[in-house]
Amino acid sequence: MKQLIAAFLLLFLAISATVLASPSAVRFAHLDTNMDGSISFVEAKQDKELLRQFTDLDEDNDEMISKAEFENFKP
Ligand SMILES: [Ca+2]
Ligand SMILES: [Ca+2]
Repeated sequence: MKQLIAAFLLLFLAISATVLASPSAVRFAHLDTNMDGSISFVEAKQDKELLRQFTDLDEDNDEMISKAEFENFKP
């Protein structure tokens, strides 16, 4: 029974870690309106600060902010 409770607790922790995620992951998902996994220039227009930093964040210059590139976003 103790093992079951421990397993449940671990599962619960894993789920809450995913749900709470980092605020940046939530923000990214919110900005990625077409959900293609990256933020285009048009999508970035929803956030003034992101738009301002767009070229700095776009390290590979593909005119899209990938999830990895978004990690560097400091609002
Ligand atoms: Ca997108
Ligand atoms: Ca990019």
